[in-house]
Amino acid sequence: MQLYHSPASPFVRKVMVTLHETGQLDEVELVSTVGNPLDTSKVSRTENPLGKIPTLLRPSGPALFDSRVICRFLDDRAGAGLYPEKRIWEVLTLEALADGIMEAAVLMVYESRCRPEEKIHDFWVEGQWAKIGRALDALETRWISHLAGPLDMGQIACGCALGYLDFRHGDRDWRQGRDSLAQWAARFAERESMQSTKPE
Ligand SMILES: N[C@@H](CCC(=O)N[C@@H](CS)C(=O)NCC(=O)O)C(=O)O
Repeated sequence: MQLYHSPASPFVRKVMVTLHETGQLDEVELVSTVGNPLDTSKVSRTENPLGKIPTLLRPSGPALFDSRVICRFLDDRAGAGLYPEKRIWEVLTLEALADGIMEAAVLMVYESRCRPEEKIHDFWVEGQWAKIGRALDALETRWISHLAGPLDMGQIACGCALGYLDFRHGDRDWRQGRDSLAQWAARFAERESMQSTKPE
């Protein structure tokens, strides 16, 4: 299999951590690229018309995207149990919450990277950050016991989302007033799968 990859993308990181955690790292060749909404030509548009990463090419069968589909496919392929049937709706909702943090955080980056300075919309950027703040508060107050449980895809997505906040928005101090989540993130970041996929 081949994976369109960038070490900076939190969505790609979800896939990489899943590959580590499910013992499939050696089965995927990484194709280095960048996710750029202004130039999606770096990803084969025949394989993924959206031109986004991650995109996974398989020897047989159509390409897979987005990260939620790829991670579920890899989990199924390895029989790894990252989507336990008994907690499936919780796991999927937690993954969606973490993906929402990533989406908002990536949009904030695009706003400053893809627009001329005079067109950057600060109110919109702060709207994205407010969305992230509410999601972090939900993780701190409603999801912390789930995060402390056995490894699942929701946790992996959260670890990658929080890692991306440190990587791109470290100056905003997301840990402030969220001690339990900060402690969980520190512990989770020690995993080999997280250590070897730090964004750069
Ligand atoms: N929902 C998608 C989001 C993927 C995504 O937005 N990736 C970014 C890189 S972090 C990208 O490819 N951006 C290029 C674009 O928006 O065209 C997923 O979970 O895979």
